[in-house]
Amino acid sequence: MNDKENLKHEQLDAYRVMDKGEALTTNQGLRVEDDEHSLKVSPRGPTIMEDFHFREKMTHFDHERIPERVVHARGFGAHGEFELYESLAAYTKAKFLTDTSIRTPLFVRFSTVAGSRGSSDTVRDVRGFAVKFYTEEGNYDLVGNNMPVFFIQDAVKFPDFIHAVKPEPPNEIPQASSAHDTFWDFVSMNTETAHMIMWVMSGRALPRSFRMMEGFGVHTFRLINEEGKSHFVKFHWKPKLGVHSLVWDETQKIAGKDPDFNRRDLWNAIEQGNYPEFELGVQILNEEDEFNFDFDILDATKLWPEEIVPVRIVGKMTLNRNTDNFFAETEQVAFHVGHLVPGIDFTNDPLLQGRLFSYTDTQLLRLGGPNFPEIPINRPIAPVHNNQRDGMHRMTINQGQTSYHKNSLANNHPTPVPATEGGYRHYEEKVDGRKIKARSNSFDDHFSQASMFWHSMSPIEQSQIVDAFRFELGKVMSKEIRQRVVDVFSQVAEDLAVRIAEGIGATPARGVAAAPTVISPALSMMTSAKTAATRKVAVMLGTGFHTAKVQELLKELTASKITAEIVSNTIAPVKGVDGTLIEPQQSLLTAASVLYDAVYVIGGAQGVNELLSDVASTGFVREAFQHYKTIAAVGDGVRLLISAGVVQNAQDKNALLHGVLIAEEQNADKIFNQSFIHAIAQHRHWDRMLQPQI
Ligand code: HDD
Repeated sequence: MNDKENLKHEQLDAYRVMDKGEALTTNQGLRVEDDEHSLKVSPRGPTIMEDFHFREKMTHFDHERIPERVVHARGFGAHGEFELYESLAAYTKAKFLTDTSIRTPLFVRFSTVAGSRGSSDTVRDVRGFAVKFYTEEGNYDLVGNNMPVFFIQDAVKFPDFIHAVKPEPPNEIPQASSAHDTFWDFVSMNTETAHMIMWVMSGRALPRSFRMMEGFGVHTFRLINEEGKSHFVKFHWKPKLGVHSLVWDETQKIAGKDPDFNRRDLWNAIEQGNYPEFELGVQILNEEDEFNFDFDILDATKLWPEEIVPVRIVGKMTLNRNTDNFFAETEQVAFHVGHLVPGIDFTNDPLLQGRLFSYTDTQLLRLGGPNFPEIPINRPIAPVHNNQRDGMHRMTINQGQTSYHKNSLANNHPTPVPATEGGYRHYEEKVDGRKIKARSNSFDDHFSQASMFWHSMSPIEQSQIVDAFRFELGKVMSKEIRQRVVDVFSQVAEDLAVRIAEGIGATPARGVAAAPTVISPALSMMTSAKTAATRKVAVMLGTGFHTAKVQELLKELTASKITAEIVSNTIAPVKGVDGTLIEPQQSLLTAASVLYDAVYVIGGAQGVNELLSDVASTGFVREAFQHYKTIAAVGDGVRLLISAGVVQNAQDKNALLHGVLIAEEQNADKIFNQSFIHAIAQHRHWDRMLQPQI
């Protein structure tokens, strides 16, 4: 589908402006003669108030910022489209979920939650996963996260939770981090957080890429079909590239080396035509099954194990166009869980119900008034007609005398539409009860699914979780809070609590752990789809490389959709044995191994000596090894690996077992390169974790 067939892009085209080749003007369209000097009385004299060009330019600049989002302030957006594989007409009347011929334009914004707009991408945090579908029937927003559960059960606690995780009030420290007293105080005092904390302590909170994380609608929603029948539904996004995480040490270093790591990765992938794809999955339940589980389906701290309620894949989202302007699109996009289309409805999940208030309210502050739906990125492609008028920044010029219903002067237009013809009708759920500030007892079990998560992890993932707890609690000053956290997690799993306690000098309570209800293999990332496509490799070389070998390698990497960057001592051109010049993209100064998925060291005695002359080269390789990445070295390149302590010698037979590939220069053939690519597809060689570290 090109932009011409994409109704949202056709609409946005009317607002897109290119300044190239145009004259400089004021906002009134007046051409400006001079943009370098303010108007003065003589060259060294006072500036004159009359200088309307200066005043306009400065005023606009002074007002460039808007309040950042109170949560999810740091985010990154992209355009895409959704295609449906099979009709869901049996469950919903939503057109974009029933008509397989429709391609629905959409806009996605991925985000972190706690950090400010300028914080780093790779912090330990939940990732927002918000999708705005511009459907023929109006905008539908699926405002989810990359984790299927949430910290709290009732929206009234959201401000408390966010206050606890945000930087502490006296000094606004720490930025974009949950490793501090108020967060863990909240966790220890509000045990409903236990399940979500398990996810946040896992690799799920450190995505390798926005393109390699799942998305979840989190709440239980309703699908309503033509007959008015309701089914419960949970929405999932499954990335085609699999679900993969960074490691903690790496994320902290990336935060300094490239704070834009995740957004740069998404931007580059789209620019290169490696369009990220996510399949839409649904878990569907009959209304009659509402009470057939040992958890309450209205409780947002619970998931539906995929082994019990399978995820049915029904469509695919492809992200295929970057923004033209970050502010106009990504910053001004306004999501709301309450933006619905006929065929989708809410449940009484008390977290969801509260969200329905918060999202419009927050846009009013952020975007300055009730006309934010008119901002181009927020405009539906469906026509908008109602009797709402005026307000700050109104764009629409409503014609006609009437702006009220019912009217006779305009023949009662705009006219309400019967549900049978597409008018939205709320699901007529029968509700009966007393007003009460309380929570259902069925929300009381805070530990079984946290325990299920723990017991569904591989040993490697378990040790990452333990390390995460030890790090986070290690930053907590209050010993009482640390102990209370251990006491809480003693109720999740005894071995978990013992291991956390050992790392922080606390005492685990014994014999209180909840039994996991079930083991859910789907929760582990270890079995996720594996591919080397779209990964990034550092090819290290110096003078005297074999041109044909390098070209062959680069060709094969490109064929596998892998991006390679040449890294050398400097970015000055490097000469091969036959005199060919290669211009490295990066030097040992500008590059860092944490920014790559794998390293390949090219042979050649002189080049390797050059690399070895800078200690950064061995550090590069050693760090890649410590982060479990694939490493290859050819001929003299192996000397670099030996210096880094990654292999014992050029005959080291154990190397391959751990994703380190070495070969004589003449054996660095196609098969060797393919083995390298295959090893990259493993994502990481976690078994190194079980080996003594170098
Ligand atoms: Fe929220 C933003 C996701 C609970 C109140 N939320 C926001 C965004 C995402 C989520 C992805 C960023 C949207 C964007 O990119 O612009 N929020 C969630 C999920 C939740 C959740 C998956 C639980 C299942 N949120 C939640 C609650 C409340 C809010 C309980 C309040 C009652 N969320 C907001 C907000 C934000 C927001 C304050 C800030 C910026 C915005 O809305 O547009 O209204």
